[in-house]
Amino acid sequence: MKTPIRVAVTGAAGQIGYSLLFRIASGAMFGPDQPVILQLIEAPVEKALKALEGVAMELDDCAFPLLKGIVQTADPAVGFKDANWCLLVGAKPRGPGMERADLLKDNGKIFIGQGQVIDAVAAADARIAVVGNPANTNCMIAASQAKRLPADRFTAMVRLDQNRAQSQLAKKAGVDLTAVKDIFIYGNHSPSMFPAFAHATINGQPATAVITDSAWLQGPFCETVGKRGAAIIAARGSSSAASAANALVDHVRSLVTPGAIHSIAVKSEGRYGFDANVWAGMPVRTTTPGSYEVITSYVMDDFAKSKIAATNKELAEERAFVADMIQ
Ligand code: NAX
Repeated sequence: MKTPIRVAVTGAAGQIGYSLLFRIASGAMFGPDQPVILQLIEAPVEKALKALEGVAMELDDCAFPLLKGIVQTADPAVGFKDANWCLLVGAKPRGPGMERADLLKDNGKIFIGQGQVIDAVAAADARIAVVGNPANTNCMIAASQAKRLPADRFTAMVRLDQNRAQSQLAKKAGVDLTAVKDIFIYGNHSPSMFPAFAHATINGQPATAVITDSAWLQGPFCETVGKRGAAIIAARGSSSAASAANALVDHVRSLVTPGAIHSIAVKSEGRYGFDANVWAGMPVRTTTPGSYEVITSYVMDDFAKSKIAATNKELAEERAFVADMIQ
């Protein structure tokens, strides 16, 4: 029996948490022979902590053989203690009439605190994956607090966008989903992000040779992927939850699978023309479990460069809004 890994999850009683925790405990994230201890962190709010109790009861009732323990807490120092993976899902939602700058600042405070505590108490091999929005900038803020853990341990999720793009290309081409490969997301997890269709393949052919309608690729395809979250809210009355949880399972599963090639948001270091200090989606190849190298070999055409410039501008603006929070 392997040693259990400790997985801290914030926002554990939220709607993504409700889809996510059961997948982790069942082995979908770390594999069918990897035991886990779930360290569930909620906001210090009575209703949330009560709901968390109910979630923990349901986890017990699943009798998952791989689930070796559950911690429930509102104290990040307890929740992140010795954590090997820190999944930062919890965030403050945008309220009515709230400006984007206010959302950035309010969430920034949460991620400053969590970044500091993770750096102080998480395991030496800790990896951090941020889902709570604005995910890229929250990730950047958390990473900026770390003195012990290097910046490349902090990634933000753009996998939901990648999965959405893959699905849309398959539908348009009328092929099985698995025929679509190498579709990667560049930039922000927001409508500005860019699904780089020119590098995708469908049944081994360039996607642009199979889908020859370039107006569709440049227009409705990019828009559908970028605004999918809003379309789901309009249809369902709530934001994406099960698909977001599934994407986080994919994000981490790919990061622990050497050889996997997938999109994550990482510190750009100037790659693909992004500002050096923003966290931007781009393709990576997993090297050893939890580690990756950025794939820098893709060549961008003028359309791609203009899309990347637009999403970079938004990321740079977000960074400017929270400049006083970054150490
Ligand atoms: P919910 O509002 O259902 O749940 C969020 C939970 O976080 C709540 O239970 C709340 O009490 C908790 N929380 C708030 N502050 C906390 C803190 N400081 N510490 C611990 N817990 C805290 O939201 P949900 O639908 O689960 O979405 C969570 C986040 O994911 C949101 O920010 C959302 O915008 C973001 N998303 C990101 C996506 C991505 O692809 N990166 C896609 C889906 C989702 O929209």
